[in-house]
Amino acid sequence: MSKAAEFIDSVYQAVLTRNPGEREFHQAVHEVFESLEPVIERHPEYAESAILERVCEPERQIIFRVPWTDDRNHVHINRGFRVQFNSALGPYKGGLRFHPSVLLGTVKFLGFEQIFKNALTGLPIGGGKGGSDFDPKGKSDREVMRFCQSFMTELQRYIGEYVDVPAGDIGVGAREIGYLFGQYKRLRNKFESGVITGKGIGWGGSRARTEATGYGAVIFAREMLETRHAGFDGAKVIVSGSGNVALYAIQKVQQLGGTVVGASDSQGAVYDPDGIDFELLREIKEVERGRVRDYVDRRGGRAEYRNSGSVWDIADVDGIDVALPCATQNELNAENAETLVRNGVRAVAEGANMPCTPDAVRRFQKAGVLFGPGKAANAGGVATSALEMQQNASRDSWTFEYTEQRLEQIMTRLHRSVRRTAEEYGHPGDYVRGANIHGFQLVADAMIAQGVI
Ligand code: NDP
Ligand code: 2IT
Repeated sequence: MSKAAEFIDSVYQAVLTRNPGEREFHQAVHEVFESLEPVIERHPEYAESAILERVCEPERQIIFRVPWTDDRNHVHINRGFRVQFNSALGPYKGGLRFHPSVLLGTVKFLGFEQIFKNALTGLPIGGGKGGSDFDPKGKSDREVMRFCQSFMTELQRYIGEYVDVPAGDIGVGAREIGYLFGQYKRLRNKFESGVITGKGIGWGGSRARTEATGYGAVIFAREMLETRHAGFDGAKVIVSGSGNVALYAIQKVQQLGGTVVGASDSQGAVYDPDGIDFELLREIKEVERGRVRDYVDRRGGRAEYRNSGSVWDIADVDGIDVALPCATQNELNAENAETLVRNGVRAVAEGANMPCTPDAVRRFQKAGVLFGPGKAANAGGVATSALEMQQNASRDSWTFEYTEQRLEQIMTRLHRSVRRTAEEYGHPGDYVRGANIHGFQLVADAMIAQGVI
């Protein structure tokens, strides 16, 4: 082992010891550290200033009780989190996740990823993440409202336009952002638009923010494919999930001439050989809060519901060109990767955060599949959140076309800079190394400039 590798391993061992049981956080740190040996060799100042140790230690971690009352007047207690990970490049920025699986380690993994993702956008945003083990599924709008109000009653102490700017993630969409913003406004007695992003268009939200993550992931995949003179026209695509990211990835693929033959939720998958009907799926998921099973019932034709196996098994039916995992972490394992490789997948872009297991990533890379890691491929969402902050700060409201054009420019530049870094470090086409190294260096240089804090 080189000296740099030994040093990185010793920092990683300390991360394991200091953060016991936080498996996903360990995984996220390990994945970034795996890329850093040549960086530490070239830049001994990063080791001298303890950048690795500091970047793994959140600047602040807030855990709080969230009491709320359901429609039958029963009292419930959930746990709220906000991890303010790194503010070297700007105010903490990152979403809130409401899902029963949320633990401190989940929020830390997401916050850690967010630091480098946000750096890669080239916009002035630091990294943070938050959430709760609250499950919005099956709750009435009023229950969700009371929960959000209670959550914000505590969170408001720690956030602000120049401090920390939350947004949505799994289980947090337009409805939740509305209730959260309303309570913040009431408690602070000021209309501070830039305190949260993903707002409604009529009250400070940005056009194209809803679409941005899914669109951005497809733009990133398009750029990767273009390096091999391929594209989405006529391509067969499978998307996992059917939430915000998945839906707008589907729409963008279709705009570029591809056919999405599969999508899913946590209960099952739909195979639709004629191509998913985007408007129908959007209506069912976004408006009615239904399931993909409802889509199959309403769509008729050749659409099939599959509630066993994985959405990725659809590749076995009639091949695949592009896979877009857009549901959740570790949802695509080595076996799924094998299925995709066997059926001819050419590119994989992570719309979700860390959806592919480390073994799956290795399988894709070994097979020469273009692989875009989440911190690069799904950065379009948070980038457009930063554009929302710009509009709020200047009290302006841009058109959809202009905002989408900015997103397009950010994603193509991001793709280029990640690719260039991979080449510079002797691994052409390795977007994992490119994203980790480039994102890390942007943050590390700012941390050094700002002193030991
Ligand atoms: P949504 O809540 O809108 O949708 C989540 C989708 O993933 C649903 O279809 C959900 O199914 C499925 N899902 C969630 N958890 C699981 C699970 N444990 N197993 C299987 N399926 C699951 O969230 P988003 O679309 O916003 O987020 C999806 C991913 O994208 C997450 O990884 C998020 O961190 C990431 N992301 C989101 C951004 C954004 O702007 N929203 C930006 C960048 C990344 P079901 O309804 O059955 O639970
Ligand atoms: O993972 C992510 O980048 C998000 N959930 C979006 C964060 C944001 O602040 O828009």
